Amino acid sequence: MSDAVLYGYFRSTAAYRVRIALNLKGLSADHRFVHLRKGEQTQESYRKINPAGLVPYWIDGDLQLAQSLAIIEYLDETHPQPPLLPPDAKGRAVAREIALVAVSDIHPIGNLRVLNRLIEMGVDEATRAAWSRHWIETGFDAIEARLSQLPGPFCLGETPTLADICLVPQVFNARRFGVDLAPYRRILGVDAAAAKLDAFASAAPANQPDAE
Ligand SMILES: N[C@@H](CCC(=O)N[C@@H](CS)C(=O)NCC(=O)O)C(=O)O
Repeated sequence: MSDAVLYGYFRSTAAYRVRIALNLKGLSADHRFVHLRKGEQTQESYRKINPAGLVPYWIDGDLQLAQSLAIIEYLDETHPQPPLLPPDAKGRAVAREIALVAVSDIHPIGNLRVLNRLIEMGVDEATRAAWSRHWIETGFDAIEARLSQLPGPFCLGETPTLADICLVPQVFNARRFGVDLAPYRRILGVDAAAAKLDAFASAAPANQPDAE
């Protein structure tokens, strides 16, 4: 696995998910950095690698893969220990439900290219930040309601799963945008439990070589 390459960016929540999964599996990769704020993802040199112009991007032998969830599930299938999904079908469905709120409902609406499009449309900074906070809070309301039915400290109990891998980076992003997290006691508990694990702590944006 040490030949595998991960293109990422320290503050990319999607790349952060993959870093956590790699760490939980005890896998290493050659980390290469794409400076999203400087627009390196739009340059031809990167578009030749990933035509979608997004990170993360994973290259492992002849496999080239975009989409953090596809990469994480590939890692889970090729390196089953420790499993990133619960052993039972119901547990797996709930873990995926929580993950998808973060990945599909919250993340795309606040992505850099969406915020850049709002700038082009003349939307001011305060309104853009309010937009991001609104969609994070909407998703977090749904996740918090679900988590209140489940045992902690992680999303589905004693061990982290795909749900935590996707939720923790979104908490980082929520803080960045100034979301008031006080109402989300269970989400905060997941974040605190994750912070105690090296797999999560060493994947955090501040601990990446390209951190600014
Ligand atoms: N659904 C994709 C999302 C990938 C994505 O949007 N990545 C962001 C960083 S978190 C990105 O590369 N943004 C660059 C841009 O918006 O220009 C995944 O989960 O991998």
